[in-house]
Amino acid sequence: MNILFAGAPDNWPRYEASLNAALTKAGITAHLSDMIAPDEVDYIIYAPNGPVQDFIPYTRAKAVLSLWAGVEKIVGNQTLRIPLTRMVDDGLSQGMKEWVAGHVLRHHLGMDADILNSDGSWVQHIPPLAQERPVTVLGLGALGQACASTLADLGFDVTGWSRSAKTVPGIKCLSGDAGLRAALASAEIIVLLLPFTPQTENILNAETLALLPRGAVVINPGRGPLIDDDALLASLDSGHISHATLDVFRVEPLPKDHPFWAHPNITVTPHIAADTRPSTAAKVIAENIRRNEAGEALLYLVDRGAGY
Ligand code: NDP
Ligand code: OXD
Repeated sequence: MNILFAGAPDNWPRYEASLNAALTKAGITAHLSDMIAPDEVDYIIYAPNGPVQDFIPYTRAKAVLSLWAGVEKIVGNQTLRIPLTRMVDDGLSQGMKEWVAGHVLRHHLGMDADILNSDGSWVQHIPPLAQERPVTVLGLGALGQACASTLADLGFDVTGWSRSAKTVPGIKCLSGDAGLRAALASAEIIVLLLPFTPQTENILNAETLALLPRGAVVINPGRGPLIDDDALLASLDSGHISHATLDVFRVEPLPKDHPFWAHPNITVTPHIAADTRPSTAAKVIAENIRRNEAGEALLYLVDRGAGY
């Protein structure tokens, strides 16, 4: 069996040993390489910043296994006619839980006031307790649920919103249009963990931003196009939104002249909220190949109609 690594070329040295170890552990004998003739490839390990975007020459490939959780750059690819799986793994979830908890706590505790205070002024800002802070997570999938539960474990009053109705212990779960309005109306801090699809584009726009309480904080580790950039800037400038912490953007890297960089109430992080870790992701890839070879259902299959 031949497995092509078609992730970002500079990631090949990071992944090679972990993938070989995980394949061996899963009982799979395979030739794994970043260079295999297309018509000899059985599985394609894919990333959007990798070399393969035309799948037609991969005539015997059985599945494309994405190293990324977000699949908006491949889901509409008309040359792809075999199953596509996305990445769900412990490393990605743990990283996202840490990034989200860190940035929510920064705003909840008002840490900036103390970190930036160097003039000796003794002003005591007593934050509310977490249970008095309503936080909403848009998206209750692998990452949204993990983050919502982490925030609930910290004591926050957490509401989650998703396409289908859900039950998650400790989370007030909402769905549908009415659910979105309610989820926004209470959110002093809102975390976006939706995929980018035609239905979620600009989900935070002038109208929906206005539904958030005055002073709300927006935290976006999902995807840039979930937010209408101009509407966000206008809400920040009017003071309706007090701060936005953004990890993802319509154009990445975020262009140097983009107004987000210089805005005093925007924090930019460079798409680092959660990285796929070779040691954990390799096990997911190997397990999916094992399953497919054994005739079992693939895990984390992308619903190409839904777009995620
Ligand atoms: P999942 O597919 O597991 O979850 C997506 C969630 O969004 C589901 O709850 C889904 O609802 C909900 N959803 C999708 N469309 C809609 C809609 N139209 N209305 C309401 N809810 C909707 O994805 P993950 O949790 O694994 O990842 C989420 C996103 O996080 C990724 O798509 C990616 O963009 C981003 N990401 C960012 C990273 C970073 O470093 N910044 C790292 C990894 C991922 P339902 O449950 O009903 O299907
Ligand atoms: C992903 C990401 O989708 O890194 O995995 O954003």
